[in-house]
Amino acid sequence: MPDQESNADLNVLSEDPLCAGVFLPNLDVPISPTEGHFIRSHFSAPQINSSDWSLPVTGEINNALNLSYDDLLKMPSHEVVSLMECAGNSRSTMQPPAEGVQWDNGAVSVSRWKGVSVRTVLEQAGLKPSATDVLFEGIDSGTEPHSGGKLNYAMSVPMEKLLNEDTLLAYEMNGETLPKDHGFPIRLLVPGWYGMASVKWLDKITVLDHPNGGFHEMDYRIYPATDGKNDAEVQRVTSLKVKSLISTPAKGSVLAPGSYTIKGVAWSGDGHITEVEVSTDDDRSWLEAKLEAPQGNYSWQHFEIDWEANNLGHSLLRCRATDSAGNVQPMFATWNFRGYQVNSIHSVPITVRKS
Ligand SMILES: Nc1nc2c(c(=O)[nH]1)N[C@H]1C(S)=C(S)[C@@H](COP(=O)(O)O)O[C@H]1N2
Ligand SMILES: [Mo]
Repeated sequence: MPDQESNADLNVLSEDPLCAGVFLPNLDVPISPTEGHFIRSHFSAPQINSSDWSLPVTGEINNALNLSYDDLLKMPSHEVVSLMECAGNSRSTMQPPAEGVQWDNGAVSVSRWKGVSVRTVLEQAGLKPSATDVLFEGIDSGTEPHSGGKLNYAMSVPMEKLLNEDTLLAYEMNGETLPKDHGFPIRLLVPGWYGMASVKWLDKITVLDHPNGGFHEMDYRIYPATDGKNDAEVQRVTSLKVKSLISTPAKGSVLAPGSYTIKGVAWSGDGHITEVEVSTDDDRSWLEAKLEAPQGNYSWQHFEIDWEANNLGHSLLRCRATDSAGNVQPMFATWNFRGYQVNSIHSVPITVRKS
């Protein structure tokens, strides 16, 4: 069992369940250090002994399985570098406010994940033609606001996403055993989707002939503002929206006039980033930033641009990303009741002042 990690590099929003975000200057790395990866747990993290643990696989399959931790370690492994972002990231920037953890922008990190492709396990189990979705249940349980009782964390994922070899039953993060707070012994990793689907502390897998529904699956949906009408479409939260964040300078910085480099990261679940523009004059003009080439299919891309801070007084620094599917970040994200997938343009107020 890995030691309880120290959260010294994280901004702790809640102790138990643990919710802790990244400080934005720490985004300036290719891969987040494991102890600097954000944490979002709905319930207390369970303490699991991997030798007492096994993973039953049942449902619409021909061969029921019960995989031990060692069975999984011995199966063919696969690695993927993947960004994870909580669907509630940047919720605190949405107006009017939405209920939930009031994340600033720090619920995003990148890790190198290693594990067994879910597809490998499903092939061993032998899918029946009726199989369409797979339910992943966590061992952790508790009550949620509006849950009306105790429940486990659980989420089903459609087969199409699971048959991609990059969707993993992960046991390592950055070359180390998965830490307790990130789902030891085994978690699901669904690259390209918001974090809610990457179920931690897996307890069982059930192959279904329909999406499961269930509390968390129904909660991670875009419930739009209806303005009194009830015909607005409710959609499930899945792929990451195009987004970028300025990592330096930090919000509220007081800078002496001079030359600076504005830095940040950009990502999308819908292809790679093709352009990041930066505005330092309150949306009057936008300049193209220097952009790192994509690293694999699921990571972030760093950008930077030089800036002469000559105008004394208050300024807003803004960044706007475009992805290869042509999606551009909006000035205002679409408002929704749960405050999910907020990807509005990141605006960083700073002051230029002679010292
Ligand atoms: N079992 C379980 N899995 C879970 C959660 C949870 O509370 N319990 N939280 C989900 C959410 S909302 C996110 S954003 C990611 C966060 O993963 P991390 O804590 O490793 O960053 O895990 C997901 N998987
Ligand atoms: Mo999340």
